Amino acid sequence: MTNVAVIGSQWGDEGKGKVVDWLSERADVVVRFQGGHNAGHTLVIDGVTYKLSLLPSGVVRGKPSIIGNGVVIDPWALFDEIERIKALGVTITPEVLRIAENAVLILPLHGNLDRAREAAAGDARIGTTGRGIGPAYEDKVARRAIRVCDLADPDILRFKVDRLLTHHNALLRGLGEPELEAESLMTALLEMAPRLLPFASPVWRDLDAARRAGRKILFEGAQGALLDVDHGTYPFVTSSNTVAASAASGSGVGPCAVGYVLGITKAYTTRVGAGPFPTELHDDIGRRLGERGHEFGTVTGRPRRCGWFDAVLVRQTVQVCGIRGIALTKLDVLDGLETLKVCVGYRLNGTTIDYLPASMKAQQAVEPIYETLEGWQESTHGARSWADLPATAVKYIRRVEELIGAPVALLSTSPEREDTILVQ
Ligand code: 2SA
Ligand code: MG
Repeated sequence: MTNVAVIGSQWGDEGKGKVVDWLSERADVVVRFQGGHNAGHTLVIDGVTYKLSLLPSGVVRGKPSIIGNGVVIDPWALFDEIERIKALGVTITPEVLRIAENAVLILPLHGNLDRAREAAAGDARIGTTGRGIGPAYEDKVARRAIRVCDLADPDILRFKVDRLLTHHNALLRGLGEPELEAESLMTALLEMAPRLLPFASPVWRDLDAARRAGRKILFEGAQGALLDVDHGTYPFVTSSNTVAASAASGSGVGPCAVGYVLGITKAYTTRVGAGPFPTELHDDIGRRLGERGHEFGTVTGRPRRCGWFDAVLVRQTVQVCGIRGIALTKLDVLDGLETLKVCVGYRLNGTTIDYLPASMKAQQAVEPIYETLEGWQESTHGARSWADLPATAVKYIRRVEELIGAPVALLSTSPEREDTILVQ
């Protein structure tokens, strides 16, 4: 196995956690490189369900794991998560987990701002997870963020806190809200410092050393390519680059080190939060997909919107991310449907197009052009070989491959790790 980047090819929740867990057996290091605790990766190991938000999925199996510089870290949420999985018998030490010293921190003020903005936005809200992700990335790009390494030096920290609050207090004044005290933020951060700093490291060096030693690196993407801040359904996106290239910049390795890009792809489409969704179903079939697929947000519990497989979008993701193969997940959710539809193009202002344009207006206006395929009545749940699949299910998979321009490399047939078919 070469290095592998696992990327969500839709709007997230494609089942990356399970696939990363499956691949982590063959990997030596697992790296998160973007996003934060807005991610929700579910792993089922020996019947125990682990729900991870910020921690790389490798930690559950004791694999050396890294949180890269591209991640935004809420240190309080991080230690809550560490405690939660400790209760399930997994202990996280600095030997297992390294955190980029140059990663940006999410502070309580970021979560407050995220939620206040969403509440004020009414119908224009993005439907964020309310975790402060957007405001933290804004401060990073504006060069006023607090980073992990800043906790080591109270003088630098004070300088940075003052600078940060100059900006945020101006915002709060404008809203008529009480301003924030530098003192109390300093106290909270200095209390956190001895807990967080033992994990801090120049992880780019650790990764370089791992690479030179021939160790295999698994890059674990969060969310999905359609939520990418550049390539996604802007402005209904998250605030990080979720595409495969981000694995390099978000961890500090060169682009060639990223290796094989595996797109995780659900056999239908879901989205949580607001924004365009051309194949969304508001009928019984949509509700059925949601129920059978247990489509609720891992972090927020929000019901996910459901719809038919959109091959146009996944083809776009295959191209933007350089996806070499896909892991197709949740095929069994389609079991028992008479017929299945797959979106093969869009109609826009009387013409046919084969991609999703960038304009917000066009993204709202496109209408899916469907191809209808025959369904199957047999259960594909837990299938462990290609031969276990009904012929019509194989036909569906073949058509998906053809339309998106990438082969199925893995087929996941249940949340259990063993229910995975490797396609040679
Ligand atoms: P944010 O909080 O600023 O990143 O939200 C911006 C948009 O990104 C979407 N987003 C997600 N979509 C799917 N899954 C995500 N993670 C959790 C999960 C979500 C949950 O795995 O289930 O529990 O609700 C995730 N994180 C961010 C979000 O819905 C906005 O559309
Ligand atoms: Mg998820």
